[in-house]
Amino acid sequence: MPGGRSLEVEERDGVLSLTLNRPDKLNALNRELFSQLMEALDRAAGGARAVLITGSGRAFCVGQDLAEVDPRGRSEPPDLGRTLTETYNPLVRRIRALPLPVVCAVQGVAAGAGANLAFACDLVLAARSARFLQAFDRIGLVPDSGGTFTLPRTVGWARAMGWVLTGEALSAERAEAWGLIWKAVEDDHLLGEAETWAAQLAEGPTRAYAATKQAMAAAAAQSLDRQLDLERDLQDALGRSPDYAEGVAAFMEKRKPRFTGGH
Ligand code: LHQ
Repeated sequence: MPGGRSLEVEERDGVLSLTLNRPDKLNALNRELFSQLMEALDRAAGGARAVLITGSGRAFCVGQDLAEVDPRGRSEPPDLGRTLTETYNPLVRRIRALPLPVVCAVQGVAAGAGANLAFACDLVLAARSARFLQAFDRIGLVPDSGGTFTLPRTVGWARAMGWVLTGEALSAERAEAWGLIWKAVEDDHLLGEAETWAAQLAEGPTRAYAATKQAMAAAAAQSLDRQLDLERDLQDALGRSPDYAEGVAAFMEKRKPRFTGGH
């Protein structure tokens, strides 16, 4: 597995755990961290059945490493469009398209693209003391990493605009109340609870989770009619899967299912 200084990678019992590991820079995203993240996620679909993303130290992630895109002392301004094309956009697409559930455990600050990266994950837990900041306005930028897509759809126009325009910090409890995260948990329980969920998902019907992600993502862009057709097609395929056979058998036999995620 890829490893290294900026990203800790560990795979155990079907869970691929990725820990952003630049605590002295509050896990700011630089090129090295991006390439390690992409490489790890590319390999995830090969064997893991769930992914857990967290950060080390006192922050989850503060978004872009601004030292890498500092306009001072350059003859040309930094090419932020290229940065998005080569790093953030592929990362968000990769997480959303990954046919595995992605759990995210947020501790401390999640700022800028760090916050929106968390919101791109499938099951987001945050420590009660965590806080979310959009932060883009502070440096004259637009919310990226899918923020302008996710926020108005998730929390509504008024809250989305209020949040990004005021630059207010959002507590974990408020993020939960707004539906941005699944759950705020006691600080001491964050990692343990996230690991428990990831382990449970890794034992679940992996193909059904992949289809669920696909259907949920498609719903943002299509009519009920087309969505009903998609659900039919996905259900048709899943009805032929070993996990469906096992799930129904386990129900009938009043026992716990043993899902394999197989085809
Ligand atoms: C940092 C950073 C950081 C580098 C703290 N970079 N070092 C996409 C494409 C291209 C370009 C631009 O952006 C994007 C998307 C984005 O993500 S834009 C948003 C970028 N993020 C921010 O603007 C947040 C900047 N950080 C902060 O405002 C503060 O650090 C917060 C409020 C998050 C935390 O404040 P404190 O708890 O007071 O910590 P600190 O500021 O003292 O930071 C600790 C260290 O981390 C410090 O380093 P140093 O060597 O001085 O101890 C900071 O420089 C470093 N750091 N954020 N984004």
